[in-house]
Amino acid sequence: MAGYPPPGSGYPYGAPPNPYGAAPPPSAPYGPAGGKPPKEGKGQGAGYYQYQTPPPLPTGPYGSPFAGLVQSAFPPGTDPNVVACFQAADRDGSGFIDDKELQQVLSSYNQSFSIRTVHLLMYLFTNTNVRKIGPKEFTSVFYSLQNWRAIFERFDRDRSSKIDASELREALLSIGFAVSPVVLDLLVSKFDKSGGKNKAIEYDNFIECCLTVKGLTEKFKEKDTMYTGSATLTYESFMLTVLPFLVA
Ligand SMILES: [Ca+2]
Repeated sequence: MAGYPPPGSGYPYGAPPNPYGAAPPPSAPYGPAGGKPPKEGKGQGAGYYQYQTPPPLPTGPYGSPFAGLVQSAFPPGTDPNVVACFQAADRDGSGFIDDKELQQVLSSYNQSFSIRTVHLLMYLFTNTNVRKIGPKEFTSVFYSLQNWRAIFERFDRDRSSKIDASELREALLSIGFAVSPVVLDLLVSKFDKSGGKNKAIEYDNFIECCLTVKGLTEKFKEKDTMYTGSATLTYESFMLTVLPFLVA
């Protein structure tokens, strides 16, 4: 991930000037503009895309959303604190931690964690929507969060316990993502819990924000094999990429 995009190479994944082109034609069959969810089966038959058949269930590289989790074990040499933390979190002793259990343990170790952030973490560490993790995934989540915590503290330069736009820009750059000012503003306004009043992002939302940028960029990179900053992907692939982040 480091070095992608190369520092100082401009803004391959964002703003200027309309890299993703004009808005879709007003009658595009993606459903009404204005943020309302499109209704199924309302494709108009015009435009450049048309469903011939009902959309298939997600399969293939995205995995089945209901795939079972294989029982995992702690990696060799796992810190006993992590094991103890897992066991304390696994209240029903099932060997798995569900979303509520994870939320509780994360909230006690750090700060408040929204269930949305928890769901996104679980999605990224299992690549499924099962919303259960075993010892192996828990260990990864644990260390990953330690990492995010360190990044948060390092870039919260004014010690406000929030990350503002310029702090976020530097934090994202440090992990290899150069987003444009427009994207940066959008991220801050979307992840600001105060609805835009603070113009800054709190800890759990910062993690969610970074996971979203990282996750989406990595998915995009899979399609952008030449690392040019643009890619061709199908409607189906686009939807399957974006939806898990929208409704984690
Ligand atoms: Ca700050």
